[in-house]
Amino acid sequence: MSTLTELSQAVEKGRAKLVKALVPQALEAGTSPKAILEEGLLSGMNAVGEQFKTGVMFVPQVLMAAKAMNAGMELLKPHLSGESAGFKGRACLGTVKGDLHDIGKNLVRMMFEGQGIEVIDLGVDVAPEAFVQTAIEKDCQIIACSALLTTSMPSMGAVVEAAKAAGIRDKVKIMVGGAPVTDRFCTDIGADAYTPDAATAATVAAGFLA
Ligand code: B12
Repeated sequence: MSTLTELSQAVEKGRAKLVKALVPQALEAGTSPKAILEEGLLSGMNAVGEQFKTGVMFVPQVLMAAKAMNAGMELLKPHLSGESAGFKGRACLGTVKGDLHDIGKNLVRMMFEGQGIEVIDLGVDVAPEAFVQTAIEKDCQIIACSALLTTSMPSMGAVVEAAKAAGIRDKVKIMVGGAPVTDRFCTDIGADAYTPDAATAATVAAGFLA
């Protein structure tokens, strides 16, 4: 079995220790960090998603898998973000209200930091007003919102409205993402950008700050 397949299965089974051993092993063997992320860690998480959907896996197992995935991401972080670029600007980032998923958000943070974007990570279950208040207080040029639940997506629209109400809509770019989010949804709520993955999100964000 290849190391990436083994890694994918280790994430799926929630075996954080094994993940921590396999990531450096794959790096040493010359596997690219991108392949380790996509074909190892994310592939395992996708398998978890499928089994969660069909009722084969339950929340505790998914949490174990998420822990294993996060452990792998921590080790991959210095390799993924590469040489840290010079300071380009500041973003506040969070998972929107009612939503506790943070794996995608954490990936976005890593990629932003690699592009020289300072990130104020507000965590999960973040109220629309908290995004806007932070953007004002910390002088953020970007607000980035993540959502994994169709029920929490409307909160992204509320962030746009809160920015308007606070009079900062023309001063910040609002980016949205997460598995259920689409380009169409981004346009409908009046946000500035949607991207399907974290690497593209960082490129687009850097473009906004250029
Ligand atoms: C892991 C997981 C959990 C874990 C979360 C652990 C954690 N620390 O995050 C736990 C067990 C806690 C959990 C709980 C629940 N979950 Co859940 N979960 C998942 C699962 C399996 C994987 C999500 C994930 O991390 N994917 C990997 C990451 C990397 O992908 P991503 O977040 O999409 O991020 C990428 C891009 O979208 C993008 N991106 C992300 N954010 C942003 C932001 C910006 C600005 C940009 C530009 C881009 C961007 O970049 C990332 C990488 O390239 C998904 C299934 C799936 N296939 O998505 C279900 C899923 C999201 N969960 C689901 C559900 C229903 C729940 C629960 C309601 C279950 C329950 N009955 O309790 C609860 C809700 C809790 C809550 N209030 O949030 C459903 C949602 C259905 C829906 N349509 O709304 C899913 C789709 C499973 C399913 N098929 O039924 N879950």
